Amino acid sequence: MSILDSTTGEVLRSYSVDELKQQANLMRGYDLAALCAAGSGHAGGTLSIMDIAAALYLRVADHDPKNPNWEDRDRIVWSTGHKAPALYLGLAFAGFCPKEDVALLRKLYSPYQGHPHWLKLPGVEVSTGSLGQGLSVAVGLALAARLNQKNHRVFCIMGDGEQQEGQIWEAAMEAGHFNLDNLIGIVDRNRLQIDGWVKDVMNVEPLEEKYASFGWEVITINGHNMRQVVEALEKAKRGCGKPTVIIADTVKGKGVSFMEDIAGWHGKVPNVEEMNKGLKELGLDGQIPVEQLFAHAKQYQAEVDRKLDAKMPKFHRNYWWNADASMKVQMKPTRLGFGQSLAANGDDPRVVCFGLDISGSITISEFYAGKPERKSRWISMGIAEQSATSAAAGLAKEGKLPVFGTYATFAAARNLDQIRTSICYGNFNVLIAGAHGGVSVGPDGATHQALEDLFAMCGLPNMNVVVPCDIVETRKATDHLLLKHVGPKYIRFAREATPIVTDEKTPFVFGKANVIRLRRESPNFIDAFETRLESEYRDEGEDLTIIACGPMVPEAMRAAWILKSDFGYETRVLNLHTLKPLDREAIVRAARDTSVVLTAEEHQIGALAWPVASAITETPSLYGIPVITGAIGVKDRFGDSGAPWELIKEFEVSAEHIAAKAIELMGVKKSHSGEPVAQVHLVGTK
Ligand SMILES: Cc1ncc(C[n+]2csc(CCOP(=O)(O)OP(=O)(O)O)c2C)c(N)n1
Repeated sequence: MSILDSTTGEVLRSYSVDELKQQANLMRGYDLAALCAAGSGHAGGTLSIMDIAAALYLRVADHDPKNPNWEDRDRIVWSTGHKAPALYLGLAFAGFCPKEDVALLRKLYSPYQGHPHWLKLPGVEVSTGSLGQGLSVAVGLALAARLNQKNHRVFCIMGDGEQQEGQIWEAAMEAGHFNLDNLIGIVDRNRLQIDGWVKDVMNVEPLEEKYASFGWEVITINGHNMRQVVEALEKAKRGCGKPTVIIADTVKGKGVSFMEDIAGWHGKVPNVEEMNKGLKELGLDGQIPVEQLFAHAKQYQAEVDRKLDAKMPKFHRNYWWNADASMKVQMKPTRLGFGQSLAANGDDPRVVCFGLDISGSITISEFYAGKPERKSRWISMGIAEQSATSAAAGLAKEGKLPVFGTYATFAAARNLDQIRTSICYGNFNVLIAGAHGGVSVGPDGATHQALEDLFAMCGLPNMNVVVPCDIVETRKATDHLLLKHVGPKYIRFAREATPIVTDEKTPFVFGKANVIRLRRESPNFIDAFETRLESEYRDEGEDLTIIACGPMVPEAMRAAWILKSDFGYETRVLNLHTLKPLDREAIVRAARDTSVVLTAEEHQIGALAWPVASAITETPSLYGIPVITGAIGVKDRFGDSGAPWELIKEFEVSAEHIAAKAIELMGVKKSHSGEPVAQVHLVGTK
């Protein structure tokens, strides 16, 4: 069976092994084109899983493209969410969605998110992206099938690096314990993960013996031999009284010679030239409608651009970054500052850095880059955030200075209880780096955009939290936290290149805010502002205050420019880089001096806004003094795929949105004092 009409049971299409080989090859071609059109994504793993995807979606799984929610369908869970394009191609080739739509991969508002989201695309069973969770969801689906006395099967696709997550083994134990013979695990054993070979990063072998010892039936196959793939899947589907795992030996980047077995192609996509070369090697020259796919992507993008432009507040000039001949900024990712600090300070023998299989991207690998003598203090823990967190506490207990980091969602949320109990409760000296904070992470989408991490980190007793505003401040903050601050500490930084607005001379004192004031327009944005420690600053009678942290500080500065240039308002920008401990005096002084306080955070509203609000409302000297407050940030929604700066606009965390909100607050202030109220000009600048 396979693709069928759920109302009649009629099989609509069944593929022979030879036809499946052909379809898998075509799917690889579409994959290269979709990844090239997206400009980001995962080439290596999508190519290694494609034969299995073709066999599952086109022959083995029972499903109905016209009725994606048919209750008797087989369920396919992609625990390995970064291989989403292979899932989308499986659906497209089975007829769930148009093939050319995969060209919309990773674009804003697209159903084809960087990681799959079941609420956006019919046929996607489960939203994934945080590794190691899918098998547990599959256990739940299999248990539900049993409770409902249904005969359908649940397939769960995983990676071999992913086997390092402890949760996989909890789920494996459950499946064995409950004899879930309606559950079929598939491991794409391509032997590579991000940081290198799985055996070197954190060995997971022998996988066969491990699953067998948990009570699973084990089948090992060549994952590129279509006959073996089909036979294994069909055998597993028949069931044998216990769960079955198919361990498929595959090649990462399969089919494209220059991608095969190369770790660097994990999270990389081909450019046009490489795509063409790949298509030729696959024997698909002229067989993929590349021009049509690219045109489809371009047309879709034009509509996205139009929608985004419509929602941007407009002013007399275009104040966007580097749009003007003056006020030019240089941009670099804040994450580089973290790596610079580890490189500079890593000779301290107490410093020990943990690798969590994302080391280059978050720059923690700078600790040992070109310094082989530090390698003994570099400990690769694999994709195992929870255990690594508690292990860091163990090292700290013995006097080491452990540092670990990964994307902030996995560094501060997945392991929250371990941070709470192992690190904070014991008050251990561990530095945690939450990389890729905010929506500006971009096309990877919601699962990879940390928007709640600061709530958790600021809510933990003993924890200290710093959110630096640019690459330079990130380096200074890391220097301080690593060697000077003793105790649990969390630093949050971003992925995208953001404006550099501080330099070596700019003060950075942990726990103390800086005041930033616009003095004049200048050829360089950074020179237009003066920055002082807030405790050394005297009130200049500004109209309002904007309090920001992280890369929202440059946005707040740009808002100050808009407010001065378009409306004549003077703004006190407070860079509140340390969220915990909070500089309450700076906040209270700003509230008293300006009586308008607007916060700006690239986070769900509240990590910055609520502590600021509480500092104001709980200060007796402000009782009875009217303070008008507002908050810019993400409004209780998950992120989305899209280009970083598109998301800044879509989630309304740009300088333009800050300025528009400031005008609104200034309207309230003026109405209290009887002055005429300014409006945001909707005069359309380009
Ligand atoms: C919980 C979690 N930690 C880290 C990541 C980042 N990440 C994405 S893919 C990947 C490597 C996966 O390796 P593997 O399972 O072997 O997949 P493959 O090599 O087949 O692509 C990592 C660490 C993640 N998505 N989720």
